[in-house]
Amino acid sequence: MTEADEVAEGHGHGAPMVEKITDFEVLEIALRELAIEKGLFTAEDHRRYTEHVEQLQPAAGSRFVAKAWLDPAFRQLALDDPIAACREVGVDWLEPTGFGTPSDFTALEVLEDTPTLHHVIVCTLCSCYPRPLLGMSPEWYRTPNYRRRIVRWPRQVLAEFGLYLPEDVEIRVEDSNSKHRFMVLPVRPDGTDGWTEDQLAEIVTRDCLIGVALPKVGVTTNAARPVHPAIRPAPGY
Ligand SMILES: [Co+2]
Repeated sequence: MTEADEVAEGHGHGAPMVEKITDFEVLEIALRELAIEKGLFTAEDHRRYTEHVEQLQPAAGSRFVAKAWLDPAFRQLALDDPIAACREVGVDWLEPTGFGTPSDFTALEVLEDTPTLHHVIVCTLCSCYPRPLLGMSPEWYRTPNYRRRIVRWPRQVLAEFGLYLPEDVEIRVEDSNSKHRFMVLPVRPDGTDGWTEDQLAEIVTRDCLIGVALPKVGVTTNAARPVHPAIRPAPGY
């Protein structure tokens, strides 16, 4: 189809009619079709799993933190056996779909912040993320820009998110992988005395659970983070 035809059809600006498929997508389709053919799972299992993952939200992670702030016994459980603690907020890492395909990323660690220690998570290799608790990762989390720079210049990168930490706060960056996932347990902010679990959960945004923001009274959404295209992008991005 020529550009003129596209404009005539209302697409305009020469936008392609079909999105270009990447090498990774080709690989995913090939692997998936092979696995279905070999009977490892069915196409229906795959559909249900995909839909299950797509509807996950950070709400479970927010609830997890609010409970840990309010209940010292739950907080201890969260640190000692986070998988068990997750079940108390309705998240079962071992059976995410209910059709017997256990999740293989079952080593979860909750990173407890203190007034002098701050954690932030990354997956330098790809985009591993505690999805059962937080849902799909934000786009910036998957960018090479974030993955490369947060480990080298954490203080500067956090400042780009609007999080300026004093020099006496140590920053620890934890690198996730296919077997090991992390979630940050931030410090409960001042001004929340007497708050209910619901009120507390509301200020624990996704960004707080990744460690690029701190919970703050009155802030219940993530700051907008446009992803700027690189001027000279690396090949493949
Ligand atoms: Co990864």
